[in-house]
Parts: sequence; structure tokens; C-alpha cells
Amino acid sequence: MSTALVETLQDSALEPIRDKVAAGERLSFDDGVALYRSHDLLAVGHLANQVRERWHGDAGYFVRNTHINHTNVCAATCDFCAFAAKKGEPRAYTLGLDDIFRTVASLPKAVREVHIVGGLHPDLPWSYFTDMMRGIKQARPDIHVKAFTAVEVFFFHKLYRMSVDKVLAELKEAGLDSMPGGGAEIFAKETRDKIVRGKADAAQWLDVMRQAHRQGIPTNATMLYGHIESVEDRVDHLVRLRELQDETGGFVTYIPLAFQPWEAPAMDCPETTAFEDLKAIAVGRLMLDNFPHVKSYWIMIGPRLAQVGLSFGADDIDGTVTEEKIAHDAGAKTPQILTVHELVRLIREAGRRPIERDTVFNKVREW
Ligand code: V47
Repeated sequence: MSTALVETLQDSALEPIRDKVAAGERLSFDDGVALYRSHDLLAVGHLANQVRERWHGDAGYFVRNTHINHTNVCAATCDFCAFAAKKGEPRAYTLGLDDIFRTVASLPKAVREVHIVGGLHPDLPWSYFTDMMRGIKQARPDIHVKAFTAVEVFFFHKLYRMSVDKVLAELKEAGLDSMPGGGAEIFAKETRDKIVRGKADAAQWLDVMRQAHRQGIPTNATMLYGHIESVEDRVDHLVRLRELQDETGGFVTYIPLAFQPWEAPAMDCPETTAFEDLKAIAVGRLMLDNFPHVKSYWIMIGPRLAQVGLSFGADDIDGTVTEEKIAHDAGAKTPQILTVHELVRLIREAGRRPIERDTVFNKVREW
């Protein structure tokens, strides 16, 4: 796509950014703030789209995956989270390993990824997690296991008194292939401390990821936005992710997570707007110049806007998902599942080439 469309910008603060993007130069913290503050959404999106097309041309990726949330029992208290329950509450549940293995064994052959995230359960034995990995691989040796956020890994390190390195090595040996990007929330200490209690802080989250990458475990990264964070907090978050990626190269995909406010236990915020959601994708694409992929996550922003995200910097739309609980417990109005045909249609009608991928973006099939 040409730069001509942004030769005359409504927002003159974007001019130096446009020139840097054209030259492939790294954007600064202040550039990130200017992008977030700009109301010229089309220009911001156009710049992000240029970068997206430089990386991926007209490809639009998706994966056939399923989510398993093995427990909602959680020792942490996060004001935004409606999924977590305390032990003894009627809502609290923990899946038996046999249930998990049965679910995995019953998945259609074409499902390539299982995404596993749970609460910080204080009483499960360590063997629950290593046996989980082994049993899943036994049930489906070919399935990619993307499991446990950096927050969970940090919790295992504390609870089972093992180094983070050992936790990761044992999980990897048992079958873990990669890690999801959850639990990052917002790194800025003052803001994080207001909404999160009892789990890894920013430095600990980043250090778990550093060690995962050193062990050759690829991971994703997220940012939770649309609550009490400032624009500066968002840019700070992106810059810290970019710095770690410079060091390790282990992040695969950045996923901005729009706050789902409806059932959130202790936060009184309105839902995010389409402007904010598209900017989260676009600014992520522009700032994270060393991240290969940016996701437009339909579970959080809805399939319709996720489709538009494919022209605002995102190259991936996630997948079939099935049985998502974290956003839906928080009252998400989006569907629980999309079929492959729906995903393909969304991508194709956005003018992209639908490519089914595996978790680490090996091409499975072009649709
Ligand atoms: O860690 C919790 C967030 C995350 C709410 O890596 C909320 O491929 C919005 O990380 N509103 C879990 N967000 C989801 C996640 C994820 C999803 C899809 C793909 C990948 C990946 C990762 O959801 C949690 C937390 O940050 N969360 N409550 C809420 N009310």
C-alpha cells in the first residue's frame, strides 16, 4: 500500500512518525503516546497496515484450537477478573485429569492447538501439571500444548519451591510446547498495584518469559487495556515487551486484551470503544517492531471488529477457540466458538488470504 494516503495528515503530530515508519525506524516512547492520543484513526491504522503488510503481505492467519481452563480456584485477587473463585465457593471447580484427557482425545483431528490457562490453585500437587502435559500428549501426540501463563509459572516456582528454570524444564520435558501471553495485564507498578494482588509483578512476569525463551519455549504477550491505565502506562508496557524481545527474540504474537467490564468484580469502567480497540492493535503493531505477529482477538472485541483489525495492523484473528471462560465469565457478548468457515469468510472479506496455521505460524493450509 502506498504512503500517499498519509501525505496530508489531519494530525501534524503524526508527521515525524509517518517518516520513521516509511524509513523502517524504531518509534520512541513519545511517538507511542502521540499515536495513542491521535484522533486520526485512519492515519494511525494506515501506518500500522504498512508495517503489517511489510511483514506478512496479504496473509490473514487463524488456527484451529480449543481452550481448557483446568481450574478457576485462584489465590490472587484481580479486580478485573470474574473467572477466579476462592476455594469453597459454589462456583469453584477443578477438572480431573481424566476429564481433560477425554476432552483432548475427543477433539477432531484437525484441531492443532490446546490453550490451557487456570487460576493459581494453592493445593494441587505438582504432578497434576506434569501428568496433565504427559496425558495430553499420550491422547494426541501431534497436538501443540500452549499452556500456563508466566503468572502461573511464577506461582508454581513459589508453591513447589523450585526455580523458575526447573519448573519450565520439567513442564517442557513433560510436553509443554509454548506459553500463552496472559497475566501481563499492565506493567506500570502504580496502576498494576491498584488492580492486582497476590501474583507476579512486571519484573517477575518478564523474567519468567526471559527464562522460557532461553529454554527455547516460544511465548506470546498480552496487555489488558481499557480500565484505569493511562496512555503512558500502555506505551511503557509496549516498550518493556520490545526490550525483552530485543534480548531474546522469543515472543511470537502480541495480543491486546480489551477489558470486559460487565461482571468484573471490583471495577466500574465502561466497555472499550471501537476506536480504542483498533488503536490498541495499530499502536501495538507500530511500537512492537520486533514482534512477528499481532492478534485481533475476536473473543474480546467481537468477530466484526476483529475483522477490521486485519486492516489496522493485525495479521492473525486467533481461532475456533471453543469454550472460552475468562472473557465470558466477565460478561463478554461475543460468541463462544467460530467455525473455520466463519473465520475464512471474515478474513477473505477483509481482502486477506486466509491461511490456517499452527501455534508457531507454520502454514497448515491456504483456504
Ligand atoms: O491473563 C482476565 C485477561 C487473560 C479479564 O497467548 C481479562 O495466545 C479482559 O491471555 N477482561 C487470559 N481480559 C487470556 C489470554 C489469552 C487469550 C487468547 C490468546 C492468548 C495467547 C492469551 O485474560 C488473563 C487476563 O490478562 N483477563 N479478566 C477481563 N475481565
